[in-house]
Amino acid sequence: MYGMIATWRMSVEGITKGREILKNKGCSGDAIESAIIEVENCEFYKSVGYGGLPNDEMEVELDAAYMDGTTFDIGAVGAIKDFANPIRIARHLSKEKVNNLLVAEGAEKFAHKEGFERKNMLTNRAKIHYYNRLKEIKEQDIKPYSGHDTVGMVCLDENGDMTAATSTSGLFMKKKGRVGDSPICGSGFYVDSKVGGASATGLGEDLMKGCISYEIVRLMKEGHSPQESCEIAVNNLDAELKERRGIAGDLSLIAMNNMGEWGVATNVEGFSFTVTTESQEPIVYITKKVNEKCIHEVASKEWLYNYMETRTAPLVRK
Ligand code: SD4
Repeated sequence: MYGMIATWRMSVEGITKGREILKNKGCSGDAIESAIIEVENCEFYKSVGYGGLPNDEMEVELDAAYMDGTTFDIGAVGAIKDFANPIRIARHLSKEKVNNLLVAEGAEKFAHKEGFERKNMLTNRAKIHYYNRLKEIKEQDIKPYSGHDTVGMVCLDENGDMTAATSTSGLFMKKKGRVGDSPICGSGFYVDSKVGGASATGLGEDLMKGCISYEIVRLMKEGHSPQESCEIAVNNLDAELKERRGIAGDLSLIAMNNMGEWGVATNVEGFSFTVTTESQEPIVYITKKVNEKCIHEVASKEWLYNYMETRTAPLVRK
């Protein structure tokens, strides 16, 4: 049995590649890395890798992480600039005994020394988004940070080995040096091959308050299905945040257990994700919330078409 699950529609091309690797008896580490690289390399996905949206100083600072659920190896980078594929660096760091999470200049120095590909990750499209957002912030009462999607994945291979990985440009217009949940083990991702894995997208500052990926794996370990675990964890954290702080940020979680069963929960409308298993080609679903329950519907052809149309449409500076 093999399978993969990932946040957002943007993961489908990557998941399709990853599935090929799994089908040909490749390991979950190789499948998940190549799947994330596919997303990082697409300039039209404006929240991951090349084409990612910049911070408030118009610099693209990226976060990424990799975890091996069998050995518990973890590697991650935070606020790294000018490298093509942060996920490769994160996986490489997971093999080190110490210094597994490196940030900013330290991460860049390491990546340079190890020969990783350098690249200016700021595209012209991202610059236009940046200038337009500056204008919107000045003219309207708009949340500067809206518009962000992390790719988070969980993968199971035929040997029963599991991995989890994330990659993101974090929040649009974040402060320089800001690091979200995505490279933080237990918050943005967690995986244990004896149980299963989970990964998050949404407001990192709130996702971290619940160590929510770990919480989902813990619930699966207690015997809950991936779907129950995601719903319990998301609903509880959402309620706690509202009770204590009056407001909860976006929380969207995906999970898969070591039998290839999967679950998804969110506190926002219209969260999309991609799943594949041995018996199922990659499918994009959209989640709807009905009375605290999450209902997953297969994305229509029209929705899929519109998604790509809006991502690739010409942009004008306002
Ligand atoms: C962060 N969780 O940096 C990421 C951003 C994200 O959907 O996932 N947005 O906080």
